[in-house]
Amino acid sequence: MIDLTAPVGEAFPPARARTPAATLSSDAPVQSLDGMWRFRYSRTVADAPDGVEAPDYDDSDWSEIPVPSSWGMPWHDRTLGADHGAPAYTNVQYPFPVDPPFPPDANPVGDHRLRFDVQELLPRTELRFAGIEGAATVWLNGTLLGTTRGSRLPSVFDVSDVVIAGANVLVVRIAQFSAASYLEDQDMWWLPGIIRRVELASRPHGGIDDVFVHTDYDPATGGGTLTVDAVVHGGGTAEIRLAELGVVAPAGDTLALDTVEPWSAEQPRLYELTVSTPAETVTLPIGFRTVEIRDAQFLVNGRPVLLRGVNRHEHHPDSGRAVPRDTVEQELRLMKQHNVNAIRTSHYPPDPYLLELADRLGFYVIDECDVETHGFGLVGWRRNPSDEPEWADAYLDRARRMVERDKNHPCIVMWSLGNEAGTGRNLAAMSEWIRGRDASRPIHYEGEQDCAYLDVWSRMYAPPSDVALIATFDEPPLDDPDLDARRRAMPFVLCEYAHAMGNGPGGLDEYQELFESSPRLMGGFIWEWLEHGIRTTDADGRPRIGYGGDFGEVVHDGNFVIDGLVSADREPRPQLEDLAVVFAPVRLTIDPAGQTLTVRNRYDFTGTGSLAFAWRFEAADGTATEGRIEVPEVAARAQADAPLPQEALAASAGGAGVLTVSAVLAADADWAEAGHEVAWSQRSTVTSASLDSTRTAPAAGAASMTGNAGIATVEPRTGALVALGDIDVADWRLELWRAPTDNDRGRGWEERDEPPMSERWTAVGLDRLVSRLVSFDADSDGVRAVTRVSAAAHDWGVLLDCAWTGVVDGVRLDVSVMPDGGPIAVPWARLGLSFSIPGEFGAVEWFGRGPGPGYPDTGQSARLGWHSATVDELQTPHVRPQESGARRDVHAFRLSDGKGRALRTGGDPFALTVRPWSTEALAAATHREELAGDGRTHIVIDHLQHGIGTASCGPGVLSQYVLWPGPARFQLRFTA
Ligand code: IPT
Repeated sequence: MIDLTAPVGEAFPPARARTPAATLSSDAPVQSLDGMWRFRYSRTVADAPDGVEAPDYDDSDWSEIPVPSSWGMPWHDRTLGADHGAPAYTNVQYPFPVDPPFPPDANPVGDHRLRFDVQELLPRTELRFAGIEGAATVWLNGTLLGTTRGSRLPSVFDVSDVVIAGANVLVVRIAQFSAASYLEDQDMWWLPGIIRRVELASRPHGGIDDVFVHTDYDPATGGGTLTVDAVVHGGGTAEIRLAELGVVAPAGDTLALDTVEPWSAEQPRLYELTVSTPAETVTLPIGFRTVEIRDAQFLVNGRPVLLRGVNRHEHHPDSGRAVPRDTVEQELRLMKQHNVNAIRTSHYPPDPYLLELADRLGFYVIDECDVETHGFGLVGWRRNPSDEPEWADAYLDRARRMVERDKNHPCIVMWSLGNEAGTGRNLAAMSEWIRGRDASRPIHYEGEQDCAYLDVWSRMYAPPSDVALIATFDEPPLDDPDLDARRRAMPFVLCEYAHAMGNGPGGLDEYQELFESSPRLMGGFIWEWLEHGIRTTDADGRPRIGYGGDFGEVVHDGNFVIDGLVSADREPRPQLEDLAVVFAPVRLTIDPAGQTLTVRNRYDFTGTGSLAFAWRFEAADGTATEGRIEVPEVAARAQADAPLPQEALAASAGGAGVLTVSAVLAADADWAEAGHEVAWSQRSTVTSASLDSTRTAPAAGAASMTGNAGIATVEPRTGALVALGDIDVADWRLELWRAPTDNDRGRGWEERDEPPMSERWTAVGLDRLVSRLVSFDADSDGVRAVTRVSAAAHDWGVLLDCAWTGVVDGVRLDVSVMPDGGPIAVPWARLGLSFSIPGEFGAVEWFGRGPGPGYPDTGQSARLGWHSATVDELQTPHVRPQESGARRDVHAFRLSDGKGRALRTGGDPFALTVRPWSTEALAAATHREELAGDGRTHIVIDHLQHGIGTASCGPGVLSQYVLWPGPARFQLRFTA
């Protein structure tokens, strides 16, 4: 077996190694070797068979595997009926002893074999692997070609003297772990395999082995420059051609072009460049743009741009790290549709296809190197490879392979050295090498806060209060005055913030307001785009989406891998819809009098000419009228007012209702169709009274000692509501708890000395409240029940005073809540009333915010109006069940059984949660698929709620959204 303690790959002989070069699209023949390969999984290196490299080795009893894919995915076991091992998830911790450079003996091996035919032998042939996760040893026709390291980087071998016309046999043995695994400790599944395309490429004599395109754009003159360096095999020169601009010139010349259209994420203008020699022509899309740092600002084409970014990993619920091209296209379109303009390729160079698309659709990309040694942090950073000389080559090798592969993409605006690798001279050396090779892009890395060898200052999960200091250059100084001065001249980026795990993140607006307040702030990248769920089955064979710990891992980090704006199937989570509103590049506001629309253009380069504006008025009864608004073009970063049209004013004057204005695409774009909404805003004149069909006049003789008030029946011995008309009601109680969200289970970064909120809640018993009847009175006005709600072993409590008054169509409930007894220094999760009614009541209509959910610090995408949904549709299908799905600002709702019976509720606006299971069942479930309806419809009406925050990784709930215990009063009305 080949030595697995080497951190860099090797070619045998060294001359077989191909110098790292750009991925180029060429007219020279290429043969894809993707498809079904023979495959054998061995649990350990010791179990792996001998002799597999021999062309005549008998692999007839092996299974098969699609290439590219990750071999441990349950999809393979299910579909191919073979045991190929299992995925394993860890965040920071290594899944093997920290014993560098040794991999563990329990080191799975995947043997891959492919027989393929070569029609015609061409003079020079390369075998290219775009990505092999793990440490591979490669043989062609029995000849050892070499080994690979660097899982998300290309490995290329010259096979001219080994490939034969006719049948060839390619063998790739991958050991999951090697020394290189110490450099690949990203927070994600450990998933070895041939994860990207494999091809055989002919390299003509006199062909083009590499191209480096240098462009820039001068906003002052509108001109640009172009220099194309070409490496021609065997020497000689190449010719470049840019037909659109009439350019034909020898490569190597610097050309000044008087007029070019610049490339930006907003207007991704590409030109087609060809580079030719008599033997070969390569074609590349190129863009003219300049990235620079000046006056502590990050400038593209001379202007400070705001990055509205996401961190993107490569993951697919069936094929693992290999993501099909149509999925990548789908996700980038989704990003554009949700106003995302930047991608950090966390935490490794992506499949090159992503960069092609990002050039075309328009994204600013931070290309990040495949380096993370986070697990050394758990052992005090002792022997961290980032600072150990024996790892220097490996670091440089990775930097070089990334830059050479990706250097021609206009979308890449920064190079990132990696993630969470501590600090040290090997990182500094990477930076120096990159600077020498490509001075046109700044260098990013978050792990080195002195920024000694970096160009921008980057942090992750900094709370808004820290960002506010940085915005105004008021950050605490570094000890070294020189370094401090250097850093103070840098722009600032949040390479990760707002942890989109489960229900949340809360508090996006507060970050965005800061980003827009200071040109020093470059914006940031949400953590993260995608949940890494895996389609699998439970112990009983039932389908489910799995996470860490579901695959028998010895150590794992649970559902921390499920933290995205979209599910693993790329289904948007509510937080993506919210983000679209927070990131909207155009802000609309209607003045308080409802006469004027203000358009604030937040694009950095683009006027509003590509947008159309519209209005819609929805009256309190649900009827609507709509029309267009004429808005003169508003320049980039400018603002203007436009009067609302007479029809809109007339409609709004007709009675209570909601006026919505919106900006939509006027024409089809590459990423959305005409009519796609980019921004909206509302003005409402609806009050609960304007919706209330229940009159408040007392109904004569409505109450009695049996506890009837109007349609309400209250149990005299407990004070609990037990019926509304003929609808039976159960589980009536005061609710102060919620099924903990992932953020509730996190320890906020500013509250590190406190246990997580979910634990503080259970410590004071919010999850197990009991009730004692204090008093029950009934007279001709109604029924009044006072109960004291508290928890075993505690002396704190709450007096709940419910006064029920019969009214003509139903019953009015006046609620008063008063803390009683020993204080608790723990926020409440909510202040609400909950109850259940029969499960047939499954259709909900409401006036309030929707269609999506919202909490005090989320739900930016939920708009006021009438909405309807089934109870099932109201559930957010989080992989790990948790509190979710509340609709905010509800003024009235109706729950009907489809057979003419309905419960109607109104009153002071509240948050409404309706679900087919109880809060306890929700809290107890570990996977979505465990939840099943219990035959009841469970309703929680919240007068107040605690915020969501982003404490699963980052700051907790911001102070303005914390629900501290206190007295409250509110009113509800029920009609049945
Ligand atoms: C940060 C990591 O960079 C990222 O990979 C991911 O783990 C994220 O956190 C949380 O999901 S590192 C952490 C110490 C903040």
